[in-house]
Amino acid sequence: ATWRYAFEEAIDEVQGVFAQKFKEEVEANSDHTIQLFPYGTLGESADIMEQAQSGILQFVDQSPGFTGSLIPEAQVFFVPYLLPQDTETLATFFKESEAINEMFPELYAEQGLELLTMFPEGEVAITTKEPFESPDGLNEVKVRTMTNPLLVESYRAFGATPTPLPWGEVYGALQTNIIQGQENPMFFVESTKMYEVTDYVTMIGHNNFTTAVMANKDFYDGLSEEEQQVIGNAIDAAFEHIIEYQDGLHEESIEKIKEAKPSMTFTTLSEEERAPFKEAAQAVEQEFLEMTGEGGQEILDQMKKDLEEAESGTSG
Ligand code: 6CS
Repeated sequence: ATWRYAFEEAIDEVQGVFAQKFKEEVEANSDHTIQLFPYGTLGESADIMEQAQSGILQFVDQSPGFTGSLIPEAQVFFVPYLLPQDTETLATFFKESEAINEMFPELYAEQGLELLTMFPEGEVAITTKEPFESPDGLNEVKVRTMTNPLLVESYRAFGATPTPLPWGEVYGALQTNIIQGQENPMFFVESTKMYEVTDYVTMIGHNNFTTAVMANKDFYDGLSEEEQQVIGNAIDAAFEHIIEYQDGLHEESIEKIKEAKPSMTFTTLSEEERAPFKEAAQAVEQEFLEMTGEGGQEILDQMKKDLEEAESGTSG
C-alpha cells in the first residue's frame, strides 16, 4: 500500500530528513510505499494532526508545541530549563525515558494516535529586533510562540507579550512589526530566513526543541506484527540518523546566517544573566501542574528521574 506521512517542515529540514530516512527504510524492508507531504502541502500543523487522527494520513510529525491543547501533559516540554542542551544526553533521554516511551504513548492513544518516537531538534534561540539581556528588556516585546498555553505562560513570565501564531504567519508578522520576536532552533532560523526580519539572536538556554512522530492508531493496530516491526525498525534507524545529522548543525547554521547577514548579532546570556529567567521558570512549572493535575505531576516527576538517569549515563 501507499502510506501518507506529513510533517511540519520542508523536505531538507530536520523533520524532513527524518521522514526521508523512515521512508527509505520502510521501502527497503517491505512492499509498502511512503508518500511524503512537507510543510505547506496539506496545511498547518493543526491541519495535518486532524488528518492523521481521521485516518486521511497514516503518519504525522507534530511538535508538542502544537499538541498542548489536545494533550495538556505534552506541555511539559515547555517547562523552561527542564531539558538539557547536551545532545548526547538528550538522545539517551529520548531513547530510554519511561515518561516518553511508556507514559506518553497512553496519552496519545486516547487521541487515536500511536506515538512512535520523540526526538530533539536543537537548542531554542530567541530572535528579536532589539537586543535584550533580562526580562525587563522584553517588556512590551511581542514574541510569537507556537499555539501552546504553557509556552505562552513562559513568555509572560519572561516579561514579554506572547503572541501564539501558526508558523505560516510568522515571517509576515515580523516584517510588518505585528510581532517583534520569535523562538526556534538555529537550523530553522537559518533555513526559514528569520534573520531577514530580526536582528538579534539570543540564547537564554531555556529549551531544546522537541518533536513527535505518530501513526493513526486504527491503521497501526490493523497492521501485522511483521509490518509493525518494519515500522519500529525504520523509526529506530531514522532516530539514529537524525541525531547524527544534527551533529554540528547549530554551529553551521550560525556560520550560514553570518554569511548571509554579517550584521546579525549573536548573544549567549551568562549564568548570571539567566538567573531571572530561571527564577520565572519556577512559576511556569507551577502553572503546568495547575493545568494538568495529578497526571501532569506524574509525568513531570518521571521526566526529571529519566533526565537524571540520562545525565549520569552520559556524563562520565
Ligand atoms: O515554530 C514553528 O512553528 C516550527 N518550528 C520548527 C522547528 N518546526 C516546525 C514548527 O512548525
